[in-house]
Amino acid sequence: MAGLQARYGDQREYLQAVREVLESIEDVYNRHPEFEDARIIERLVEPDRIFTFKVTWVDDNGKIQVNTGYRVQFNNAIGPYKGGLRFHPSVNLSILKFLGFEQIFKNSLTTLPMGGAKGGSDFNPKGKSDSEIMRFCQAFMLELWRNIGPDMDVPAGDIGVGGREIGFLNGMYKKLTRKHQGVLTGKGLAYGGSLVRPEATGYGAVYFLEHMLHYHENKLDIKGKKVAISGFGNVAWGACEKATQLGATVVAISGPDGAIYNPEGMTQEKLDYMLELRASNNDVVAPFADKFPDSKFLPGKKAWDVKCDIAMTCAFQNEMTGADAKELVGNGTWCCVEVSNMGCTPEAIETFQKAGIMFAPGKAVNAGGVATSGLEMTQNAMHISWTAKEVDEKLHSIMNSIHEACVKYGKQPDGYINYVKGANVAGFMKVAEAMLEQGVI
Ligand code: 2IT
Repeated sequence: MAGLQARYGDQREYLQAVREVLESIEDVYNRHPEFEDARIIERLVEPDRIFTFKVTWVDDNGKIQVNTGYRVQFNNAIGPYKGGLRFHPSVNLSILKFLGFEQIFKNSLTTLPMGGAKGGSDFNPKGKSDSEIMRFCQAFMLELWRNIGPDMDVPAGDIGVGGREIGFLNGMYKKLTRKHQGVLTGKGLAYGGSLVRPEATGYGAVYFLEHMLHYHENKLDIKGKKVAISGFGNVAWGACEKATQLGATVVAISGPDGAIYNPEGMTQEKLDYMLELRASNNDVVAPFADKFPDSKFLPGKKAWDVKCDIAMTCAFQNEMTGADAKELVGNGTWCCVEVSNMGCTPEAIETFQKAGIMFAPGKAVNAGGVATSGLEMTQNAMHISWTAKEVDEKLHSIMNSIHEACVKYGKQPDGYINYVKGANVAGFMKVAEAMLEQGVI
């Protein structure tokens, strides 16, 4: 850590993500001198390579715009590089290195053969027209295409990159290579996408939550529980829908402008409206309360200001602070599942763990998204498509395996499951073994 701190002192998110993993794996690392001999940690914390490129495009007013594009290929010990692209003004190397690093362990947990990568741009999709989005995506792919491939590196979506963007990116890749290959996941159904991929991150998170609850000594059930969910993007929507289907009451959602208090829970109409809000590209949730009078807009508030049994972070890294966590615990919340990547600060995680409440980290909880991307890759390689039922069953069994792996490596002597430790150790062991067996490369 000291070495990384000296070299990358300004990469706060990256250092945070690495520190969490290293703290978790310290015990097992010390029990395996062969890891130390092979300098596994030193080799793992440094990305295999990073591409940085200029993306120039012309906006609707004929003005030339310049953005920076990135792809961080972190580790391909267990399979081709795999991970999303994020288009957001906050994107920088620290954020993409943290996301790429987390992706290694997450992808390892899925049981599928995928390495870790992440990419994106500081491009802000907010307020852009469809043609501007298309021109940006085309310009982005014009640079990226040489460095990706179905057996090399398979990007997907993340914040700011959904079905529309994947379509434009795939179109350009196809034009440049003259090959229709499964080089991106999250594709539309008409050109090689997988059923259930759009819902998979949110659904998978709720399946994981169900396993956590059932595993509890009192065999808890999600039915009848009050759930607060931050965010109103793709992931939050999937989580809201599945939690509602399973009988939970989603009492809060939130956006950058504030929270929605929703005591009666979700209806199909409300879930559909979440998608509409997101598509409007305005980053606000306030109109939800105008449309549904049984809900109330709480300006500037977070979803955590609403009393709930279970909190699910579905928005952004470090969205849950130590103070938020204390407020939740004080209000009687007894479970928190991190769905956004690194959604909780180290202080928040410590607060939950010290209070002895159930907590699981994003790299386990949200792995259903990339797992279903893996299933999309399989279907593309086989030139077939599975039914929604087939994909959903596979997703179920993957989330079950991830939960089991967390319990195996995270069970403490007093019976408390440290899911952070469990996920990090389980994810790490497979990667470390794959690196050991393949020599110094
Ligand atoms: O954070 C993530 O796991 C994703 N954005 C999805 C990555 C993928 O390749 O589907």
